[in-house]
Amino acid sequence: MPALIEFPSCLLLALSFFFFLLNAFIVTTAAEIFTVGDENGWTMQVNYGAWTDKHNFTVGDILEFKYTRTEHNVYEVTKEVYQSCNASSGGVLAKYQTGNDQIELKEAKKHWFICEIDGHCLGGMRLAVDVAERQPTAAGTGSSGGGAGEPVPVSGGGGGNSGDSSCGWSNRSYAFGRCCSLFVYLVLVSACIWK
Ligand SMILES: *[C@@H]1O[C@H](CO)[C@@H](O)[C@H](O)[C@H]1NC(C)=O
Ligand SMILES: *[C@@H]1O[C@H](CO)[C@@H](O)[C@H](O)[C@H]1NC(C)=O
Ligand SMILES: *[C@@H]1O[C@H](CO)[C@@H](O)[C@H](O)[C@H]1NC(C)=O
Ligand SMILES: [Cu+2]
Repeated sequence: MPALIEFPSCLLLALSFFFFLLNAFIVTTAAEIFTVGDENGWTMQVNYGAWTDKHNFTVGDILEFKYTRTEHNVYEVTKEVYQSCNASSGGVLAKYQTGNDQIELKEAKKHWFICEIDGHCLGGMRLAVDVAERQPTAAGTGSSGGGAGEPVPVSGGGGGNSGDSSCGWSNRSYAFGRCCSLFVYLVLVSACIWK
């Protein structure tokens, strides 16, 4: 009886499918890449306060600073330095100067960034982002979102990243990257059901 032999593997398949669904839901709310200043990039004459107000930042998101390497830089600083625009007596937490810096927001707290070139910070090149804890959402894991704030693993492991480009989708969101495997599972499961 082939059906008896096939049944457990079908069950296994269905189970892993559900795992993938769950995974996809969590991943939908996972890491986003924000290009600071959008098409303007990191430069003078941009209102970064207005830019920040348009977005919500959560742990795991990435800030991408794009600028001319010889003209600007990015320092992560303390609140004091952000306010004074004077980094000469400390308060610098990290320095970036590649012209295309991708900075992961790793902690749920306020982060402050300035351009440290003379006059640029006072001229508007400063950014304050309030980073929120990542909350479980639609997946139903924990749900109800009480007061707690347990961090949720952002991705199901290293495998997620390599899968990103396999679908030909841009790297906007990990969720799209998973579409291939999800699709394969769907096909396999329906094949099992229709047998
Ligand atoms: C940011 O979060 C607030 C409150 O949760 C929500 O009302 C708003 O629509 C969100 N904005 C974006 C751009 O997601
Ligand atoms: C920056 O701070 C240093 C040390 O506190 C001080 O000597 C310097 O005058 C300040 N620079 C400006 C432009 O205020
Ligand atoms: C996607 O990733 C590639 C290489 O990793 C990069 O060149 C490209 O700019 C990224 N696209 C977006 C929309 O971030
Ligand atoms: Cu600058």
